[in-house]
Amino acid sequence: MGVAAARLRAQEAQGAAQLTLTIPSEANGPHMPKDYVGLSYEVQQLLDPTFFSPRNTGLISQFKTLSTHGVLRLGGNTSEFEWWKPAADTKEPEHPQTREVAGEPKAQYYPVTAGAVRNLAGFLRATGWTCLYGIGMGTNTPERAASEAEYVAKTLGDRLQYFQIGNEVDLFDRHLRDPKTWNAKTYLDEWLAMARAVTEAVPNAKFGMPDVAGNVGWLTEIAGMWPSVQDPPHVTTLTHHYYFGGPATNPEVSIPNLLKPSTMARVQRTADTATAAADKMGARVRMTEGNTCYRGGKPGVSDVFAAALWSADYSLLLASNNYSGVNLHGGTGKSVANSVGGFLPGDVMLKDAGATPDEIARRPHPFYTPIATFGDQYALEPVAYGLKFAGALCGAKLVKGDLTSRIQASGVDGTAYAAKLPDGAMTVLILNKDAVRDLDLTLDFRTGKSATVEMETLHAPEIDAREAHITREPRHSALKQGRFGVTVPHASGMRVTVR
Ligand code: BDP
Repeated sequence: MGVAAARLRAQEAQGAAQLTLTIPSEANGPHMPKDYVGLSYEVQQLLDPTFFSPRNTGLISQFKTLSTHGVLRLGGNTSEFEWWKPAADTKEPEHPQTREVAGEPKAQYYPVTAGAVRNLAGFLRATGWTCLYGIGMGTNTPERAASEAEYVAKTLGDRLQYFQIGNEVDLFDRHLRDPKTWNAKTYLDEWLAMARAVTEAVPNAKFGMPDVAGNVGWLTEIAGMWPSVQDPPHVTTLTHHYYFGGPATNPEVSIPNLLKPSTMARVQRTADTATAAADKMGARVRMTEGNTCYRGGKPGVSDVFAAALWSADYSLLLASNNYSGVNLHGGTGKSVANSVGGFLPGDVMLKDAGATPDEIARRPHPFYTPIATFGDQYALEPVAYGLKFAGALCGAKLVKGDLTSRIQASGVDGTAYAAKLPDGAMTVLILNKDAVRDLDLTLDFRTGKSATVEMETLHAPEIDAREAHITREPRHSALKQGRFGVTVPHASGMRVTVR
């Protein structure tokens, strides 16, 4: 083959894929709850009672921009070192000895005060959000857990969805428990003692558990043991975490690896295991803490537009698996650094690469945070825009189907999710995660009726730009014989709604 022919062949290979997607006019899949969108913060964030406070209007406004019905989860590694301080004269309890391990938080104990919980209640009311409240397990006692839960339930009222006791309990063998005896069974025994004490103090208490880091096999084991639990506490949700990879220094944590189909295939396998366990217990699954890269994220991957494409796709894939929601982890640089041993590997990486202090300060800390803190300002980061874009389907009924496999058969790394919105309109959200190839689509909405089409796009100048935008197309187009042609450029998202 000559050079010219080879070049032509290469161009063709890089060219747009053309295909027709049929969008059914009825939805037959799971209902995506109204409060699907969530954020996760360290419990240690409560150490500054002015953060989650009705007076923190800057943060309140970012929460409301992200979602009007979101779920704030409090947990993280730091939750294991909190102690409940209901009154000014409450004495700090004796603490058990734990092992110090690199990457795990140092045993820095801190109080959670009644005032911080009262401010949290005001913050939740101001945002319209509810809360999954994390109580420590690693160094806590059933008595203290019950006393904290009682105050939290009374103070948060209907803003409290459920309690979580313990964070990433499948990793307790690293520093908080004896690796020789720690397993799903010993965990469940301990959890039951605490959850029973909480239920005695708060008779209508609900729980999410076991909040594992990655070992969803624990969900299977717990569901297997559950029928033999006498008088079980009220578990509404099985929970697990997810980080694509980490830490920042790991070369595997890259934009192409984050976005490629096999990454999502792994997410699907986890979902299969988790939802099977939840079905057995009559519960639903929630991914209560996760993000692109653990130990605080990776600059250039976690804080750029690629993370928006990832979070939109990740959220909708789990919604199609009947998850009740996702909570992306973040917060202030300090709280997350403390949760992973005192510093963020991403900072070391930037310094080693010769970044100036000013350049480093312009990055969000932690790098993956959905809402960044810059001085006294808060900013919605690209990863939050992806979640918000996907959140447009909250309250909708999803269509089960093969839209994603149709797109991937064309060789383009794209996905699509169709749904019937609460007002009856059909919508389809397409994510073209491909770095080079555009998607030329004909959407066949199977409707003979005249209808108008609305479009919304998720976009940025480059896949690694430190920005993301959601733009609603100002003009409505008309549908011709139920069909609509549209190009979804590489590295962008589009939502088309027909009403
Ligand atoms: C999880 C922890 C959380 C950390 C996060 C991270 O629960 O506290 O901030 O990982 O490593 O394992 O970034």
